[in-house]
Amino acid sequence: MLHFSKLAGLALLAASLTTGTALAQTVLKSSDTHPDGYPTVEGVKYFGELVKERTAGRYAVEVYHSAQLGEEKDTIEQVRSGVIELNRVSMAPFNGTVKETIVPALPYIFRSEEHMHKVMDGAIGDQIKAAFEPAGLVALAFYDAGARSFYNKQKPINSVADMKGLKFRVIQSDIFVDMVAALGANATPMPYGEVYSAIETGVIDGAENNFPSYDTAKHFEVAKNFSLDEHTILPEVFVMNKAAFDKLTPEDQAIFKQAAKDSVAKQRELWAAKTAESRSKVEAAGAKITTPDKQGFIDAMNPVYDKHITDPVLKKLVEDVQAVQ
Ligand code: GTR
Repeated sequence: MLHFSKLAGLALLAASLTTGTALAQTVLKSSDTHPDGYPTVEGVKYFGELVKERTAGRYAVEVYHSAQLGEEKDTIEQVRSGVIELNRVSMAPFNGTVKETIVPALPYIFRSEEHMHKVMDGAIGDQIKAAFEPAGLVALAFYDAGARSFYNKQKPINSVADMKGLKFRVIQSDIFVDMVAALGANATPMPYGEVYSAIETGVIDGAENNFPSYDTAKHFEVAKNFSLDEHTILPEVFVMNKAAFDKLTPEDQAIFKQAAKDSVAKQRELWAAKTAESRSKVEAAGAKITTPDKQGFIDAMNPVYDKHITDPVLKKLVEDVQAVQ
């Protein structure tokens, strides 16, 4: 206190009395497209609590949920340039910039969520994380996003043949565009926040996502046929601006990394619960869930692999993923 003027000292005291902790000196902004309470939002909030606690309040995290800072493509630019320090996004919009992210985005590359966890929690996950550095980012964690499946307002999908001619919004990635084309349907990449009204007005027939997104973005209200084809099991990524990370002391970097790792277990638990809750909610609201002939979908995906897996690094990565038991 001797180093502070009396007034500053009083202000500091008042602040610590109201927050109950020491004054956080650096507040890091994090973006998420999902609403408050969504498992990814809560995962990052938990990370923030751990960081705050373990740095004795020197760092705090503020999560801007519900796309308050913009759609994913824009917020990715913001975190790369350092306008914001943190961001939780899908890996699909990185497919054009961080080529290694193509592999987990490939249709049916993972046999199950368990297989995905084994791959992403191990050496392959580390290799994919490291690939974010040249893009100016440190990948702190991968979070669960379950499996993505198609849904539409026209009809139930029981086989690939039923996909013919339908118009689907896809996440902004060429892999997804080519996947939909390989199924005989038409893909329109568009920001997440525009999907509801695009389905409602008939610009598109449907989209593809997991149960929690189908539920919280209310797409189930306008596209009632949900077909459990589970074409991708692509995890989310939680990234930090690399310059901001490099500014941390080595001790603080270790705290951030460990907090991110600890937040994964929490997010996975929340994810499993939310998936079950969302599924019952949409069913109760009239969504019709069907399980199509999945093998037909798997067999149709060869052109996507042939087109996108030509680079030797990616070829090896695909083999490595497939070899994980
Ligand atoms: C969700 C994902 C979001 C966003 C969205 C989309 O599953 O959690 O980050 O990418 O899909 O389709 O745009």
